[in-house]
Amino acid sequence: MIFIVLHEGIIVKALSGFYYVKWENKIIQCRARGKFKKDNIKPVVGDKVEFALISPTEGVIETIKERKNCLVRPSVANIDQLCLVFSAMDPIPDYLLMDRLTVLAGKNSLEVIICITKMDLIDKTFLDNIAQRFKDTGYTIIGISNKTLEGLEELKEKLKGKITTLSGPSGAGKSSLINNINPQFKLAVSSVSEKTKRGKHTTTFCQLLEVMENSFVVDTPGFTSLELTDFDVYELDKYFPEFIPFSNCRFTSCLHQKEEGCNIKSAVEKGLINPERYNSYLMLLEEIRENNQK
Ligand SMILES: Nc1nc2c(ncn2[C@@H]2O[C@H](COP(=O)(O)OP(=O)(O)OP(=O)(O)O)[C@@H](O)[C@H]2O)c(=O)[nH]1
Ligand SMILES: [Zn+2]
Repeated sequence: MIFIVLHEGIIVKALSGFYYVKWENKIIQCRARGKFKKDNIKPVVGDKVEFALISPTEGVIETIKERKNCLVRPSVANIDQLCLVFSAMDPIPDYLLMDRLTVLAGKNSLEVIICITKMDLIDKTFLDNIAQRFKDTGYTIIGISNKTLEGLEELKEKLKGKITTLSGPSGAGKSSLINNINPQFKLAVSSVSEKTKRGKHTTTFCQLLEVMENSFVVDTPGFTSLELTDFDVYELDKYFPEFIPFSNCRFTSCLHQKEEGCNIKSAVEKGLINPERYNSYLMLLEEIRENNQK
């Protein structure tokens, strides 16, 4: 009888049919068992796997643990949280984009952290206004400066032991942030104008960067497709967490637009729900409706 010793690790990179599995401070280059292909299962970055060693540095993946979630484009599994990175200025935040990303996070059961970078360029009241906008959402809001390192420790605390994906516009300071969390990475940072000249870079694969012990950040934006496909109009209010206490409207089918007896609309009128957030809700609702008619 042959006993195979299996080890547990996490896929941090997938490239050309190889899976790079982090195990005990080593990276083991693995192939996947043929049975996965037969069953139409493809291991992805973030998968927690069991593998057998065939040499000190090579292995074969035998099992994939059940996934908590799996994002597509980029394919990455078991994400715990979405960290939005938006700069206070240069570029100024696009709030509808922020709300869209938090909705995608909600749909994928991800916790939300909102980092506002370049706080060295602006008054602190800017951050207070953003905190006010997202009041009662449960999201963590952190003001960051990649120049003075303000807020960095608070963010590092939030990343500990988690797999985090960063999303935010080009030039918001994502690479600078990763470099500050762990200077060993030295990701390319370029000025905002250089970036627009260069155009969007296309990423062919994604990997997990171990920014601190057992704490990973996905190196490509978490959601490249920002369309709200596969959404039902009736689920959108769930992804605006601050709406939930007011969602017992007169009609259970209430979409909180112009219906009689809508509690959410009256909460907006009373100043209990932020009107900008409500506006984003209405715009995204319309978009879902249009997508579903296509
Ligand atoms: N003043 C100031 N400038 C910053 C800060 N963070 C980033 N920058 C500058 O903003 C520019 C863009 O920063 P990056 O870190 O490359 O931005 P990015 O989000 O990684 O951009 P992409 O790679 O295009 O997605 C660079 O010139 C940085 O030096 C900050 O906190 N304060
Ligand atoms: Zn309603």
